[in-house]
Amino acid sequence: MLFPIQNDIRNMLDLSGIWDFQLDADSRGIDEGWMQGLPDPRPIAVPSSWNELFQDTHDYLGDAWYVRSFHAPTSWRGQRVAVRVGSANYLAEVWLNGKQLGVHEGGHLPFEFDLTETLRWDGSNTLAIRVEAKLTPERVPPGNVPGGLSALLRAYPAASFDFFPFAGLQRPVVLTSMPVAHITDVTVTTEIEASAVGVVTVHVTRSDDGSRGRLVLSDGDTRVETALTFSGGEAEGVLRVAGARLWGPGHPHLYSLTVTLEEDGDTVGPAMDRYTLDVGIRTIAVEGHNILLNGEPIFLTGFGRHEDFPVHGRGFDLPVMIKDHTLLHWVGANSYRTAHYPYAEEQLLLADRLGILVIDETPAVGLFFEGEPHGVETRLAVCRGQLDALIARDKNHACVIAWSVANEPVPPDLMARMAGRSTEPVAPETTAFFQTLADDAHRLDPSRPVTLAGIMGGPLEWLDVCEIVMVNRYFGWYSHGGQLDEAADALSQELDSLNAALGKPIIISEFGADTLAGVHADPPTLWSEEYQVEFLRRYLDVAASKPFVAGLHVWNFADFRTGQATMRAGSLNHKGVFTRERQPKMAAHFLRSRWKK
Ligand code: BDP
Repeated sequence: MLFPIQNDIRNMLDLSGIWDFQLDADSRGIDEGWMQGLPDPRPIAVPSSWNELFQDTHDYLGDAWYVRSFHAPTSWRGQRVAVRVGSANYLAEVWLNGKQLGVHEGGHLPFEFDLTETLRWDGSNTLAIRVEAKLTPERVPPGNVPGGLSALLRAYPAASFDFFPFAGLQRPVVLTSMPVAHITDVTVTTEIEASAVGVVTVHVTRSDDGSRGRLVLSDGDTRVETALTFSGGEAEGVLRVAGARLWGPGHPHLYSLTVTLEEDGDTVGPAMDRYTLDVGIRTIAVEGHNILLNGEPIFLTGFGRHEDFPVHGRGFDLPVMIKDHTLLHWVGANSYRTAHYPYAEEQLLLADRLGILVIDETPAVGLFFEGEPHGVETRLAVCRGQLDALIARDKNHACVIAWSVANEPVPPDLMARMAGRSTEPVAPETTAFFQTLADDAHRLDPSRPVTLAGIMGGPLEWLDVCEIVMVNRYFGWYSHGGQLDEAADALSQELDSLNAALGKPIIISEFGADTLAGVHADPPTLWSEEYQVEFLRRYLDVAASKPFVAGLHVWNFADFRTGQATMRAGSLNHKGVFTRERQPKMAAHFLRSRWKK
């Protein structure tokens, strides 16, 4: 699904603003016709998560209704009009003027419904979206899992993941218009030939059976174009850029690619539809222990992040995005992982522009394999759908260097493994689960490597389905607390054995210590700023001694909201090197001293 744009042919109307809102704890809304208007609404901001906005919604995850009215611009008449929702966590049902348009499952990827037939042109339209975010074992990510992470953390709400299950319309809701005959998709891949020729291959699909189109790639200095000839709604064009300026951290050069559909005829006819996007010419590959960007090994420095900020929760926030990217540069980070769900598309557009590398993760966090086999099958189907939608959304971003298909899936015997009592191979059907996801990613996008983040260094079989190994490790925090030298030894040994077993590039994709900003201790003890610095120093030093370690992502960029639990002071995970308000802890200055060389 193409990101909505405004140009001379396409239009968009952002419906962000104040909407009517009402909780529906007893699910009465449908029977009582709330899609036509709410009986007792209160105002709410769209986009935002509802949880931190009102006292009575903090832990509420049941049905809630959003309703607003709008006028469609009459100049859009005769066009294809759709409503696009950037993120509705978790399940959304949409009505226009009382007519149900459809249902969407999954909290962090966009969806759209065609309004062309339903729209009223002679008056006001009523758009209603019912959202609910109940935590159930078969959803992705899951919740209320018997014996899951929530039981371990005893967290409330009982998510099987360590971040708050923020609910609501969290990204913009946008009306779009485009011609009935329009571009439906654009897929760009780039290669580099010897003597700096950038080869940009563009695959375009369209909704009609027209045959003519054009590609233009330019950056102000260079302009390359080629005609497209469609057959069966598809066409492919190749643009060769001599002396191409390559994309990468420190030199995020972007070209602008415009795809135009032209009317058929003997002469070049008027444009029927047009779509423009940024293109970075770069390659990404894995060779031996290295991740190669444009053929050169690259070492990742950066963080796992979250979309999280006071008051609006996971709500779309451009100033915070700019702030975060500014701080990434300040601290010397060249990359981040979208832990643990797809982020807003605007974040990726920024990363393209600023030269930040992104490991793009699906919402598959906290997966587990106990219980009914059909439960596992249901989760696999949801994971596959979300991976498909993620790749469809993000495939054209230069910044995206890998797909992460899961974070810390939990093997059935995790407790025994944690206690060192089990080194048994995992059941083959569980490995098949991740092999299916890796195969899907490779089929949908052969141009990028696939990765997943293992839990406590394993299981090996799951890590082995990917080209890049990600290891989340907390020696010195959840184990070896206060004993950082022993923690460093344990880390070193584990990395060596992972390398011996897998022989792939390893990213330490999470490591960190909860730290209360302003708490100091000498000698460094748990929760103090000094301890966080010493903890990170050990990991950086161990990694520097292992040539197979291809990157370090500290957990976390900033403190973030999570469920209430005895291990989570103030309902926050305090492993941020910045506070939730984005002020630096000592660790941020330490990382800067190491990364900004
Ligand atoms: C890892 C998870 C991450 C948690 C982190 C922690 O991947 O989501 O927030 O641990 O405990 O297990 O801080």
